[in-house]
Amino acid sequence: MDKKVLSQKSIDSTCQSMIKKAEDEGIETIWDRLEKQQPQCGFGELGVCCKICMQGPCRIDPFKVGAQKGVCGANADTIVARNLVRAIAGGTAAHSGHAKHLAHILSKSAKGEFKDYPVKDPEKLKAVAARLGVDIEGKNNEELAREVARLALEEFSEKEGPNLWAATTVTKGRVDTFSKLGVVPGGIDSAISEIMHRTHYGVDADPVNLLLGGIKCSLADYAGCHMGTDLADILFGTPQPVVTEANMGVLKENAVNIALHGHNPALSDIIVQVAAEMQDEAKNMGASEGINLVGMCCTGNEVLMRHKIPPLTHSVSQELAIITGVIDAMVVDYQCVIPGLANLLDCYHTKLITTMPIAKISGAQHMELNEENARECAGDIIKTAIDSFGNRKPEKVNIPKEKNTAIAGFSTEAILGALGKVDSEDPLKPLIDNIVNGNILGVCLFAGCNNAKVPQDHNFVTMVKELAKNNVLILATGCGAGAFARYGLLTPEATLEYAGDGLKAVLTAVGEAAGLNGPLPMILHMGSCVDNSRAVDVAVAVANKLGVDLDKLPVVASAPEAMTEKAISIGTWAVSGGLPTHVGVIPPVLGSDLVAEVLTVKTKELVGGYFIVETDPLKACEKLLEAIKKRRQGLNI
Ligand code: BF8
Repeated sequence: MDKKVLSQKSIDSTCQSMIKKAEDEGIETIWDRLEKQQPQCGFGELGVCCKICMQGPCRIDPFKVGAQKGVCGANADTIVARNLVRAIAGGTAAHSGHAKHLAHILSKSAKGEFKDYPVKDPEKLKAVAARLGVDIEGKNNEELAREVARLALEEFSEKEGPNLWAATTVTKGRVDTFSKLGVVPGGIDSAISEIMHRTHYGVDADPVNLLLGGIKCSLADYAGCHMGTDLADILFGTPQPVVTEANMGVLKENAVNIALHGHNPALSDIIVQVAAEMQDEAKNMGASEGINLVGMCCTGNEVLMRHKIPPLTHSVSQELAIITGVIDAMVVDYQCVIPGLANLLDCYHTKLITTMPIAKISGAQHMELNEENARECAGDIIKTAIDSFGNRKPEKVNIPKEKNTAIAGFSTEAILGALGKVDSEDPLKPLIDNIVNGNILGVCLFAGCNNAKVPQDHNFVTMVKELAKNNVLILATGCGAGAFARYGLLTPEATLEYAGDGLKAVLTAVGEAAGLNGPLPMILHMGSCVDNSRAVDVAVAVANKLGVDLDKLPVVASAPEAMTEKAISIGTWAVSGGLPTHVGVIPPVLGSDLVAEVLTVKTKELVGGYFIVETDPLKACEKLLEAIKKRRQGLNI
């Protein structure tokens, strides 16, 4: 495979060398399977294929020659809208399932049943409880945890009034806008089941009404994300800046390498705690450097943010981790863990360990997390990994050398803490002053996945350099943040190299005030995908301080390599939150002019935000910069 072909798959040199190794060994990866799927179904790409009832599948002829209606009479607009809102419901179910899991853990922890999950951040517990309207006076941690967990669990089912996690964390202006449109979600599960109901055969056939339903469900997704962040911070600690290294060079030949993959910290955080106590066991088995934990995808982000576990690789390159030949165990929870991993187990010694009852993979070993005995489960899993170390196949070992320094851990609290070093009375003032004086032109939140259809990380890296040059402050989460970590872009050196003068001056002033002897990293890594809620908290604080709503701020978002249903639901709530939101992959909506028009134009009138679909990363930057400048004009700055 020549260099050009490799760079069309990934721009990461470690990934390229592992793709090459896979090819030499005759091993199939995600890119080979994408190739075998060509040409992909054009009807599916346009969103005009309907499989909702058994009279189908039906598809609408985009050239307007053949069928224009499905068997039931649904046209392209209805079919595209139904498919899209079902994807939003899928994303919402995933994010909120993660949050619900943590709510159950907090509930049992408060009752003394899950002893391995004490409250780690009582301050955050108090802050969340107060925000939810709990009288916190004189209550101890257990009482507060019980009330927060009860309120969290109540947020899932049918309930009177708005969802608390959505309504208490956005601006009043947003709540008013959502109320006017009738899209305020109540229970999260109710919102999901409402979408499944209204997209069932013969229910909602009005595409605009369906899309409004999608907005409502996306706000339930937002509530689930925010709850996921809040509860994880309460149980495992609120992140503060950490320095570590990223990319495959963090693997160690003489250590038991355990990759933590998926999304939820419920098990991975415990593994981090227990592994620290089992280093000698690994050494006794011949691993002279003990246990080396590494992170993948959003579970990786969770343990990076709280424990500086080095991120290894992300999203489309997850199989390549195993192809290094030194992953002794890959421990997975749920979401974004591809079944393709199991296909590698015949060739490599890696133990693929599934741990959640809802996420098993044929061929993997299942060691289920029992939260009543979480430390013991973690210990068993680590022992399995240590045993696996002895089964390495030396001829398969090839660790790419490249790794880069990465600074992460920028929770809202950490960002406000750093700004508070500049102005302790009014931490937001330095940020707002610099937005007003133009040192910071605007803010862009980079989120979302890699997508095998896009050269891995190409859009992320191209865009971030261009925007930073134009003095846009960059926040990042998910696999996007992971990409930036692997290329050394989460560093002060990147600020010095790529940031425009204004941005550089601000990041330097804050970094020096915070005692870093240099600038803050060019990109602030805020965590996993549910942690996009942290970016909302910062934006809401700025909006409230300025006395304007979110749709007036020079703040934009981008998912330049979006892939999952979760990315669709996050994108939809970012738009609903008032943000111009870029997507760098064509979503399956082009089969309906009406749906495409609503998403890219009409939503601007309804909620202030809108989608920008642009596959060229530099053109996308132009459009985002234009959107930021328009917002600045609107604010007269
Ligand atoms: O939740 S960015 S590939 S890992 S979906 Fe998945 Fe996408 Fe990565 Fe995190 Ni988010």
